[in-house]
Amino acid sequence: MVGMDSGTPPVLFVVGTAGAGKSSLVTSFQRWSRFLETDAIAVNLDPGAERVHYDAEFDVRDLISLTEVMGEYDLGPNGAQILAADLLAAQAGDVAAQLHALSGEVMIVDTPGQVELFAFREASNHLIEVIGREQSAIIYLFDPMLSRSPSGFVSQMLLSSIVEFRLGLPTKNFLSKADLLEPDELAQILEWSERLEILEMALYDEAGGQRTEFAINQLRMMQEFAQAPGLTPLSSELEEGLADILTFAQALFGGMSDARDGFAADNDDEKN
Ligand SMILES: Nc1nc2c(ncn2[C@@H]2O[C@H](COP(=O)(O)OP(=O)(O)O)[C@@H](O)[C@H]2O)c(=O)[nH]1
Ligand SMILES: [Mg+2]
Repeated sequence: MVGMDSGTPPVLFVVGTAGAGKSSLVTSFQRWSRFLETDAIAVNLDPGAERVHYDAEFDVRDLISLTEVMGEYDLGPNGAQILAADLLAAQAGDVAAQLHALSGEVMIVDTPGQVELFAFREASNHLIEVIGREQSAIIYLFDPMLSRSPSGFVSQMLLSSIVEFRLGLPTKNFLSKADLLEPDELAQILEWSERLEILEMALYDEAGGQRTEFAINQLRMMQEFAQAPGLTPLSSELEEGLADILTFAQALFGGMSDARDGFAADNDDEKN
């Protein structure tokens, strides 16, 4: 177990824009963890999920049904999502108690499809508070298609920083569905993530001086405060980059010694 006094394992919230691959990551991470005999607890906090492909040990849909909220309050899907987030916050104590009763080495949490439902509702901050802020972190997923243009890439850097700022949790950025990118596209995006001056030139070509100056200045400032800089490629499809998620949690929260040995060994195998 991890060395937190509460005994609750690290809680990793998977966040990203709609379709970024959040639910797929939880599925893939659970499958992969099982294979390594590590106990990962999968949690679904998306009341709007039609179906999930992982075994959710806690599923918000057992508490709140989006269809019922729509019917009961005469709301469309968007309004119902917002209300559902607030209804969930009202039961946050209950949710936290149920989550704390689960045992495992790491908890991975699927969040609502639209990023703002998690990042910009006050409900989420409350939920994070009761679950335990000190052992929580964010896995932020970049959409691969949006990342191919400098402006799309920069927009996601900024959005990730805003989410990090908003929720006040350590955040690590991952490039989701990396298997969909051509090798040269992937290399380009990773270079942008490592070298701000290269990104600046690319953005200048695409967006012109004024927009570039604005965005790069924002980024430069925000990156000074980033706890986990860089961008790590990830593929739920190919089960790549999953060990880096665990390494991130390990670096933040320590512990997981037994599991870690397994992961480290597995990681080496992949590289050989
Ligand atoms: N090729 C590929 N497709 C993926 C990967 N992860 C997710 N997808 C696809 O991307 C779409 C959106 O994924 P989903 O997990 O539902 O996104 P969410 O809205 O962020 O939960 C689905 O069609 C997935 O099959 C991946 O690693 N590789
Ligand atoms: Mg989803």
